[in-house]
Amino acid sequence: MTPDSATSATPVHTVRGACPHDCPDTCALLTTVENGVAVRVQGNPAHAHTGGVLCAKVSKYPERTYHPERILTPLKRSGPKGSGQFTPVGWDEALQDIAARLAQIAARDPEAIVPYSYAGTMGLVQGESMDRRFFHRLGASFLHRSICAEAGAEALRHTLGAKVGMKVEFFAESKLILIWGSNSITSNLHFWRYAQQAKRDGARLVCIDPRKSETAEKCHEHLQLLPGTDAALALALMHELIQNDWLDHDYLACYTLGWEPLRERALQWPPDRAAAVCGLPAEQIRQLARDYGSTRPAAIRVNYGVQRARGGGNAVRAIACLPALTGAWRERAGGVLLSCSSNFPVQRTALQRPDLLGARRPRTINMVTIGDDLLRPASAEFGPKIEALVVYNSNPVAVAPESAKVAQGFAREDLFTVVLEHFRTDTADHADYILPATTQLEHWDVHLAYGHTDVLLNRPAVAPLGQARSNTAIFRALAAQMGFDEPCFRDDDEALCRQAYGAQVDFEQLLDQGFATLPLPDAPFAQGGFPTPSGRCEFFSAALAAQGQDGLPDHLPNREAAGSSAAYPLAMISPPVRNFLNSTFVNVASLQKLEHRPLVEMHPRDAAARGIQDGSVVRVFNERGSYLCHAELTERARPGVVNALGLWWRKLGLAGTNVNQLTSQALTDMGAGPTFYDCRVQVAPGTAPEKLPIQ
Ligand SMILES: Nc1nc2c(c(=O)[nH]1)N[C@H]1C(S)=C(S)[C@@H](COP(=O)(O)OP(=O)(O)OC[C@H]3O[C@@H](n4cnc5c(=O)[nH]c(N)nc54)[C@H](O)[C@@H]3O)O[C@H]1N2
Ligand SMILES: Nc1nc2c(c(=O)[nH]1)N[C@H]1C(S)=C(S)[C@@H](COP(=O)(O)OP(=O)(O)OC[C@H]3O[C@@H](n4cnc5c(=O)[nH]c(N)nc54)[C@H](O)[C@@H]3O)O[C@H]1N2
Ligand code: SF4
Ligand SMILES: [Mo]
Repeated sequence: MTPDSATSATPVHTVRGACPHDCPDTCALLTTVENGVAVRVQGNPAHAHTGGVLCAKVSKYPERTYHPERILTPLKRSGPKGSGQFTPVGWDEALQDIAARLAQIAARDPEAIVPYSYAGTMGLVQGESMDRRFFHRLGASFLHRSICAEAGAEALRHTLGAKVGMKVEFFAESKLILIWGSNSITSNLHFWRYAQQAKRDGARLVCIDPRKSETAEKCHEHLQLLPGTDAALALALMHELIQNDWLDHDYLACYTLGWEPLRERALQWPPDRAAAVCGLPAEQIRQLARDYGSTRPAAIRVNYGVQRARGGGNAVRAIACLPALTGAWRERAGGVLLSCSSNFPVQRTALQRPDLLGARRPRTINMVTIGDDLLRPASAEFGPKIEALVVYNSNPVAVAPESAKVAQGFAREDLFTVVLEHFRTDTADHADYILPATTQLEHWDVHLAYGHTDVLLNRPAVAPLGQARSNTAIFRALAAQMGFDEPCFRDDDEALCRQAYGAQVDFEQLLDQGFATLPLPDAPFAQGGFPTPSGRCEFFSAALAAQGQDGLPDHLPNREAAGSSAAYPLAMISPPVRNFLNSTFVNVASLQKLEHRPLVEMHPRDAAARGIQDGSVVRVFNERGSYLCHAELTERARPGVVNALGLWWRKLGLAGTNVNQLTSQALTDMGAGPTFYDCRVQVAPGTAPEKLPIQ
């Protein structure tokens, strides 16, 4: 049977959709529905990038959707803030009360209301349409949605001009692939398929990562550098390219800006200097430069792992410059890819309606510093104290840094908090109202991707469970309740899906096929044409210089580097485990079983020096707090660096915390992003609590 051809008379049918998760792969889904129940979610074999394969997590989407703990009615708080005590209420009562509370606060100052959302769904409709209209009309504070990718995004903007790069499929034709700050097998599985194809055809794979990740293990070479030292490595590679004249002089002359000053900067970074900074053998750096300078086509898959430290923006800039030195861009299998999302012609003005703001220009709250900001009093500089939060598509109490402060802020009795959720997350536990949201199987959406260049449509496969409503339906109802009577508050989800790309994408093709490939050139910068102000790859950025920054990429050492403090001598990174997606899926039994329990990976030498045994309970701590978990002694960790894999729910942690108890709210050099992987700690033997949350 053809997909989507369901009628109520058909007991079994399949429905085409899109994976909603914050993952570069944006897979095409095929959901099998039996008698109105989604029984299986698979990859759509017709979509080339998906290739009929999903990751283990999303294969469990039905288990998550029909989870016995799904929230299926609105809930109202019935105990102290944060106690997790709620009673079910009707939608009418919830909506009336919420609208009244928000109206009361808005009458004094709408900027005291803050929306808090991220990429629980990346859908353009359920993630950034009716919600934005609602908050624009209300005049609420803006949110800087910076918690993941802003340092890298800003770096690309100031180097290549936008989030653009190689087409992912052409990595399959590369002869050398640098996998830089990316655990592709965990976080970018469908890129890994292309890399495997290249490997089978003789390509060399090199991984650059402080952790010997699942991916690093499967590459030919692993440079296990210290966290936050990538710019030093990239500059040393440039040094070698210059010294050995592995340069494309014609490309440099025609298509780049600032070569002379960059050349001078790079000549200050001989491999011996970088080796000392990165904690690598100088010969390994020289060898990588030789490979990169003499292999064609050479491609770099850099990912967001490199930009979660103080100098993350500079690191991405330094890496993004490399293909212009060798002219790698001339071939379609050469260049660099971080994110390609700027290619998508999203009609954000139509979707989000900033005109509803009128003349108002609300302040902006940075989602990374929500811990501090919830605890700030009103001031001329800050504006009004935050009095209300509306959280959706995010779990800030678990994912935002320095969570002791985040939890303290969310526990304020005078804060009014509404959380749209599927589950009782750490954040939902702190709500005044929890509103039951639909999952991707229950609503319409349309998607972009940041790891390929296809638009995808998501059709609902089943009716909303219980009394769940889509985010859009909830914001439409709240708008009506608040008396917002502009016609745009009556657009239904299918209309919003059409508005997302307007005439830029053939919606009929999306309805027919489920996806549509953007018409883009194979080798976008073979002859320059970068979307920068100069049209060139900007080694020197006048825009950054005008902000008082260094106009050239440089190495900015971590604030909390390994060995920088006697009390907290270890550097800690906290990248995600394979079977969770940020804090999503942590409560899905089959996946939780695979990940077993919260842990920190330590090098056996670091453990021995502290009397720590494999599997024992340890206390990881610094000046911000303490986190209890199990030690895993393994050479996946390099000496001096520990890997506390994320992102467990706090309430499932041994002592009610997760790794963000330790991370800091300090911001990156560009984009005001988080510095999760710029964090120093000490580790000591710990004592298990009497009752373990997970057996
Ligand atoms: N299974 C799974 N997939 C996911 C996610 C998930 O939680 N689980 N999260 C999704 C999201 S939101 C994102 S943003 C992406 C994240 O995926 P990536 O963009 O790949 O980023 P990270 O996982 O943060 O880090 C990738 C690798 O960088 C390494 N790393 C840490 N610090 C440094 C450094 O200073 N330099 C270098 N060179 N490497 C460093 C880490 O050890 C890790 O192996 O993945 C998405 N996909
Ligand atoms: N220490 C440390 N901290 C990190 C990271 C790290 O590597 N280390 N990674 C960071 C990164 S890269 C990111 S992107 C952030 C991610 O942070 P978040 O974007 O908050 O991601 P999740 O933890 O997956 O939480 C998303 C929530 O949205 C809900 N949701 C999903 N779909 C819908 C929907 O349609 N409607 C509604 N209302 N809710 C929905 C899910 O149930 C889930 O609870 O975390 C960051 N925090
Ligand atoms: S999380 Fe990523 S790999 Fe898994 S199904 Fe979704 S898009 Fe594909
Ligand atoms: Mo992210």
